[in-house]
Amino acid sequence: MGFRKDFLWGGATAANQYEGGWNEGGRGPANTDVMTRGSKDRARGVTYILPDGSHHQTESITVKNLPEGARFAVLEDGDYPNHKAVDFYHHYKEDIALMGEMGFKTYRMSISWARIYPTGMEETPNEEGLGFYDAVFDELHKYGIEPMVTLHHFEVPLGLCNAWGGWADRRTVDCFVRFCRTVFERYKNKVTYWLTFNEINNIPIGFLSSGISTDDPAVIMQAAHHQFVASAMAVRIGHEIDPTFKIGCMLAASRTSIYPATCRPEDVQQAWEKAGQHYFFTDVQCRGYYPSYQLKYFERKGIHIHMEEGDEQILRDGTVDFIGMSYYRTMITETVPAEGSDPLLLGAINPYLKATEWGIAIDPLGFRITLHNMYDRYQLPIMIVENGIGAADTVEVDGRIHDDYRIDFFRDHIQAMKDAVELDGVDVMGYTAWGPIDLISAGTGEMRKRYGFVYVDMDDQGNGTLKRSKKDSFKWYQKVIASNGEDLG
Ligand code: P53
Repeated sequence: MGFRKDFLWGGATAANQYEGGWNEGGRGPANTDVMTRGSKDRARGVTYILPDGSHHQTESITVKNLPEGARFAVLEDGDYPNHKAVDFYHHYKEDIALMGEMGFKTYRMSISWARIYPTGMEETPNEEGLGFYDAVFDELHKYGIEPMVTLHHFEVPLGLCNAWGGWADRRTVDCFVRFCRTVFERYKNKVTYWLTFNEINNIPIGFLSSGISTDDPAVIMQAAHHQFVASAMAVRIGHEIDPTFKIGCMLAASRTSIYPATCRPEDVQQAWEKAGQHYFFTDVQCRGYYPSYQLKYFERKGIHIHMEEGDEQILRDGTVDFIGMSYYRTMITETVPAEGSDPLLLGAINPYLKATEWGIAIDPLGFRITLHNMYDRYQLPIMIVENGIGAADTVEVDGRIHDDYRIDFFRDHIQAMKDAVELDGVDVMGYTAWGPIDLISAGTGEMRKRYGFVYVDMDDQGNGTLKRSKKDSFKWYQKVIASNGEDLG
């Protein structure tokens, strides 16, 4: 009973939200470096310039149909939260020591592509960038922490976004594969666990996820095909370089966890169909081919995926070893048409669930259901690579942070995961809490929405000492790990 003996407890971050040092060590700019600090609705805008030199900013990170000739650019006086983030680049020893103290078995992190290939198009990698991750991996191993590396966490070198519209263009596949080969070769003695594309099914977000600046579904689905091919090639090449590598996919599983609003069969069918639009991604990555329902969907929508000769074989040969997934919430079928809705928006409200200040439904039982469905569908080990609650924390006069709400959230979700293991027989490999040390939000660019066990002194304007302090949840998670998930008290 209980979790595996070798259960991988830990935490997860993404370079662009955590690392900072955006222009240090030879790193090039990335899509995430042109996202400005808060704009309308607290969502970030993106800066671009027109051929006449005028500067513009979109109202959200979902860039839609950029004007002809526009180029993304970092403005000198612009304010971009990801540039410094919380500066892991200069705090990695301190942060890894805190992870060690919590007892982490693994740390999921991403390698910044633009740190290794500054424009994405170079023939040879940036040695200083490679050296940085050597230092990080060495530091992790001192504490017995196994790195788990995401190859693509919402970060595309800006050079590729401006030249080709990022993943919309097939040539990006070759650049990415070159990057993968470089890091596989370099770190094969330091890293065993890899994830290809973070939340691959969030590709409709567009610019944030893949450097795409259109909302044309045909372009987005073609870009998804490019990521499928790139992922499958990475899996094959990774296994050739080191057969002991474990390479997984990563799905935003919240988007498959859709409840019908009522028991009307129409609602049920719609919920199923909507979930399918997200399962589709793992179907390709786990089974190695496009599922029939999605081919029919493309046909109905007039979407034609251009496949090069050999692509089908590449997909078949590059299926993943395990499933990585993020889980934050469940959703319910929107009864109101989604017309014009932002993919980041949250849909209808479930009256049976409480929600966070940011409107995210809290649903631990939904977590168990999601795990069960996912395991039944693919029969592959599951690694939960993100779960957590974004909340505003208060620092007391004595400096302490009493985040009982966070402890409650984790207790209920870890219990639900345990139920999935003990009652449903789901094979769960591990669990990494999102943002164990506070970092910049992907969706809104805020600092106020915090996920960590460790507080970082920085506000929404980027002011603060960056000092790290332990919240009450720190000790709690430490106990959970020490007892392998038995002591949730
Ligand atoms: P934040 C929404 C928007 C963008 C990325 O989200 C997202 C989501 C939620 O699924 O996915 C993941 O920071 C993502 C992380 C992100 C985390 O959710 O908007 O993989 O990069 O930080 C939490 O609160």
